Amino acid sequence: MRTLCERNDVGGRRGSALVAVFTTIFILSLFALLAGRLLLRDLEWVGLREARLEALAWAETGLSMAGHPAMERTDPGLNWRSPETGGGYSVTITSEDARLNPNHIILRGDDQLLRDLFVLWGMDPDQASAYVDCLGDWIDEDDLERLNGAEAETYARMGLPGLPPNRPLRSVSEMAQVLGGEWLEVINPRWAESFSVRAGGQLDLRDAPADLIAVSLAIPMDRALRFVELRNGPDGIPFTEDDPPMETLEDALLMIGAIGVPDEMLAERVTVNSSNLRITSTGYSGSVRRTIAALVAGSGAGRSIFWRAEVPSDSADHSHFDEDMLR
Ligand SMILES: [Ca+2]
Ligand SMILES: [Ca+2]
Repeated sequence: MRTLCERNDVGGRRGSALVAVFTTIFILSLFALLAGRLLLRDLEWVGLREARLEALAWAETGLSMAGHPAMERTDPGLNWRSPETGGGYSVTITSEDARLNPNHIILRGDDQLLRDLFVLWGMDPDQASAYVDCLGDWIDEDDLERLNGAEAETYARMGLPGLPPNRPLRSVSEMAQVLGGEWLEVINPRWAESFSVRAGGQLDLRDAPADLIAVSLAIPMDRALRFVELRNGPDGIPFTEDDPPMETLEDALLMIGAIGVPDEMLAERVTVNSSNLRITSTGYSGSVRRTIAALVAGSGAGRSIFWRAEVPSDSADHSHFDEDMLR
């Protein structure tokens, strides 16, 4: 017959064994939960990676379509999405010459054009003059300061040795590093969209925004806005079938009502025959999207892509679509 002590001892051992069993089950459950979560995360990651690859492939497809010499920018084939899978692409083609090339403008000595643009955006005229002088000194090869400009000595005094580089801008974003360039963001947060270091130098009136047209032709802003309205045709949408034809500079000037603009201003500043195109192709896979931008030069069978890069899809601003993206 067992004593009371022996019975208590046996009960204690059973209790300890139960605790050990429950602890083991608890630990195993934790491991199972953790492994499940890791597996789920892996599956999500694989799914996202596949969606990103698919979106990029669609963006490439859109780019190939748009790069074809026969493709018109109004072609409905430039936008396609599968209703079943959500996969597809959306492409826009614009003229690269709808932007101003700050290097060309400074090197041809047309500082007034830039001054007028910055004043139109709300910059104080004296400040605009000083900034354009600094931009000129940034680009010109010499060390002579323009009237309100800044060469090496001034930048060194400000603790910025090694500036200016004394060569043309390699990217639009460099304009903000020029003395006074911090104001660009203040007067127009989308300032960078108005410039390209790859633009040909003459503004394409078929594509350019009203503010750039107004300063390039020295006409009032309301007249430039009216022209853009006429250019878009009755449906109000650019590059659709109802847009009025604009084959020559005379067609454009007639529509603008800008008869009497000096010939030298027209020859230097504007065109309607640019073949320097920017293609922006966004590919979709469900909610994932990726965007490729490319520059295309030439027309007809001679059209070829001479530069391309992936750009952020979440922004309409591809202002860093220049040397920055090459690195
Ligand atoms: Ca210089
Ligand atoms: Ca200089």
